[in-house]
Amino acid sequence: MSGYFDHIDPIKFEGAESENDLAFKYYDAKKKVMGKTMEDHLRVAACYWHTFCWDGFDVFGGGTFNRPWHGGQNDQAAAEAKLDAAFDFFDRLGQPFFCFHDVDIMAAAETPKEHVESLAKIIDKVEAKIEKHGTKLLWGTANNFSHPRYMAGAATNPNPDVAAFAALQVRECMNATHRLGGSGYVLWGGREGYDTILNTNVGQEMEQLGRFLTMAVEHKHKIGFKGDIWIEPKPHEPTKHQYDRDVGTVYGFLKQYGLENEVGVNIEPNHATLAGNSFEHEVEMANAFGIFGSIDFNRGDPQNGWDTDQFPNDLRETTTAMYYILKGGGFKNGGSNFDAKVRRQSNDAADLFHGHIGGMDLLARALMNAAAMIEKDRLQAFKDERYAGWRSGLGAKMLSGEASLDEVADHALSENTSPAPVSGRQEMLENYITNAVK
Ligand code: XLS
Ligand code: NI
Ligand code: NI
Repeated sequence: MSGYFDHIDPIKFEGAESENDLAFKYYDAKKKVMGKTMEDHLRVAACYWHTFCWDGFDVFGGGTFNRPWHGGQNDQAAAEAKLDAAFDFFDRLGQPFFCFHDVDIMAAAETPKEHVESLAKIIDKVEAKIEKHGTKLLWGTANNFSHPRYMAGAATNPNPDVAAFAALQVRECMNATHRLGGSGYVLWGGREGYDTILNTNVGQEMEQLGRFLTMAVEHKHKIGFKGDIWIEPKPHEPTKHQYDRDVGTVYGFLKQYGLENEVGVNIEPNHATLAGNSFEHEVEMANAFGIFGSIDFNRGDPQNGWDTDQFPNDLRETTTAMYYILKGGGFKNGGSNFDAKVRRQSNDAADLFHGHIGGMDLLARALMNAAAMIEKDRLQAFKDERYAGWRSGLGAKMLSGEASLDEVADHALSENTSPAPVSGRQEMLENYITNAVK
């Protein structure tokens, strides 16, 4: 539906002094940071679901946004109107990527046959849009959690016919992602968990999920999709317990099914905090396990206990996380998807731009801060010094597996060592971050 964004001029970089609310102050796509453009470092994506599908409803009331492409039936005409509006928005914002769920972009479908037909119909149009406008697909995913058929899970459903429907959605959506040139495929297990242990066979459900994921990986190789598959951890919501609760849990799960070299993670800050973790903890765990993939940038609310999916605005947190992202080698196939939504009262077209502009400026600042931290890497220098003992002598022997418990224990005894506690210097290190946040 062209017209909705007509009053918004393309968003330009105007610099920190600009007073234009609809301009970038820091996100300067072609600016080089550590030898690479901001655009290539950050690989920013807008998400279809919050930005174009959600109409502002909440559990207490209906939609508030009145977007012209909502309102009627969710049919092919509506899907095409939404697609026009989405690419019009992308043209004006100028971010290089977008992400979608199958059901976000297509006309509503009930049966498996309808699903396949409806998705195929819109994918032709999406392909043409990508070619014409140049906004690329970062990742695709199948929505295997909204339809009532998935109320007891998709892969983990007690009924294998439901898992088969989910498999159909994953196959079709992965094929579409491949065809559209996406660089990732995400599986967020919205209802792959349980509400009460009393009706749930936990061991069997995890086995089902492991098999399902293995089939998805096999399919990726079968069709020659060269992108990555990522699981998106989340501890709960909508179900009480989810099997993919955080990065550490996902890694254990991947190991259990021999998929740790096949599947990575898409980390979302609001999910990290719901799990009682910090965002940077999740990034660093993924780096440590070698499964870092992509980020769904957003933020939670410190007082609310749910996934508020707000646009991120905490520069300290984002700088810290960006430091660890860069230290881990940065994004390869992944990127910075804004899995974030404007508030229900932010019902103008302009609000969608304010949310994304704020997020992109924040990432740009975090990137520059993190790059400056790395240039003179005092955190790294401190850690190198702190762990120096493990690089030679006894420490190196322990790490390499050369030493037995007897040998190490006898070393302590024979040397009669009495190591002095050394300061962890937390305040000093926190000052480094405070001073790096610009
Ligand atoms: C929900 C998730 C979801 C995934 C994609 O909490 O963040 O939006 O990113 O299914
Ligand atoms: Ni997400
Ligand atoms: Ni989320």
